[in-house]
Amino acid sequence: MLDVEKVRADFPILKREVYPGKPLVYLDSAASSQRPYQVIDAMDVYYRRQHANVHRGIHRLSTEATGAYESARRRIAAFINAPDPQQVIYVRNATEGFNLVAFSWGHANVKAGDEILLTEMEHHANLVPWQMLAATTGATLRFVPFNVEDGTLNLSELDNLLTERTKIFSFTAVSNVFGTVNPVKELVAAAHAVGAVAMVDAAQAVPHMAVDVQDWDCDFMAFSSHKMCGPTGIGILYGKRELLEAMPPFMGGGDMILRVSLESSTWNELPYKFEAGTPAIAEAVGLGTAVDYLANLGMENVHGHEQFITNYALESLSEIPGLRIWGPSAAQKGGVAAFTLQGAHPHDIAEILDKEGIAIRAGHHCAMPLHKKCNLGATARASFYIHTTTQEVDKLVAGLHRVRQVFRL
Ligand code: 7TS
Repeated sequence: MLDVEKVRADFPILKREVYPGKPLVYLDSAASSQRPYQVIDAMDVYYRRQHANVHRGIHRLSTEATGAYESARRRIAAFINAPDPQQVIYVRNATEGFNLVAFSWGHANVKAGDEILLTEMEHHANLVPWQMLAATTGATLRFVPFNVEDGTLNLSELDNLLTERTKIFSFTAVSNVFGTVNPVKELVAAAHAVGAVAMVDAAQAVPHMAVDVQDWDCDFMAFSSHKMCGPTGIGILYGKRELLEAMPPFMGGGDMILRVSLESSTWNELPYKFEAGTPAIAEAVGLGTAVDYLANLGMENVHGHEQFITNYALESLSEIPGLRIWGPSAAQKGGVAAFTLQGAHPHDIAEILDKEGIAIRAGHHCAMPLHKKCNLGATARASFYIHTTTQEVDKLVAGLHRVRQVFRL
């Protein structure tokens, strides 16, 4: 089990009051998590003592910066059990990971008449890049539907949707709205059975549970640092070696080349082929430290605490009259609770809670098609992480009773 009070002491921002007498109750980690001092300090030390450009200089600082940048890559690779750190590519965020694959792999492998399979519950990051690829190639998009009642995928359709025309099946491991934990291994195997490539959106998985890319056997996987105690501005694309080696680069420039003449160039080896220009070095150092921090807590403990707190939250919230929680029951759900309250708009809910120091997100959470299918314009969403306490959930519930009073519900 996590020692939650000890975890809380690591997060300087949790000591802050949002308004006088209203300490921060941060229930928006699904949008972006907060950072422990270990991550903040590692980046601070890097800038104070080590910074220089990587892979360029002979001088001492450049060697140290390169060492820190590559050491972080090795720890991140170990965290997701990648066979080789060369298969771990630094990108800006999960979104860039999808754009990289859709552009580089997509244009080399997808043509008119081919199909790209997604699900109806995807974040826009795993939807729009494929729409762009379909528009330029003439490929067709298809979607695994979800059940509105419980936010789970309707897998009885899968056999019809996966065909020899399917080139790639890209899906989320965990929905950022419903919290649904999808059966990743099963879905990857189904894609492989028809010869399709499988890509996993792990933006809401890697921060919250032990992820093993070799066990999943996925071909590509993307996630963001800022949702897992790391800095913004960096994320990871993992890929199988033979696919990454066969793909053309995404962007051209320094560091990604072996040789350049005025007319043409040859590409550097993995992972540098996909890392054009000066990278986010301090951010890589920060993400490496975030991975150490989570690994130290133990991902089983992280997941266990989130399940405990999600269970507690679902039970407490279900006692509020007129409130509906969207998505599956706690057993199949990550640490998010998206809800609607009859008679109160999600934005009003978020505003009233804010005055109590409680931060939640309201809106479509970058999943407009999901909301449309549920006949919703928006939901309110509370999301939980390693520092969330039952007292904070109690404050959320009290805040929602206050919303009911304000609207005389
Ligand atoms: N995929 C999923 C499942 C996500 O939840 C998000 C971000 C992304 C991809 C994109 O991540 P980015 O770092 O590239 O922006 N989700 C959210 C959210 O739920 N609220 O704000 C951002």
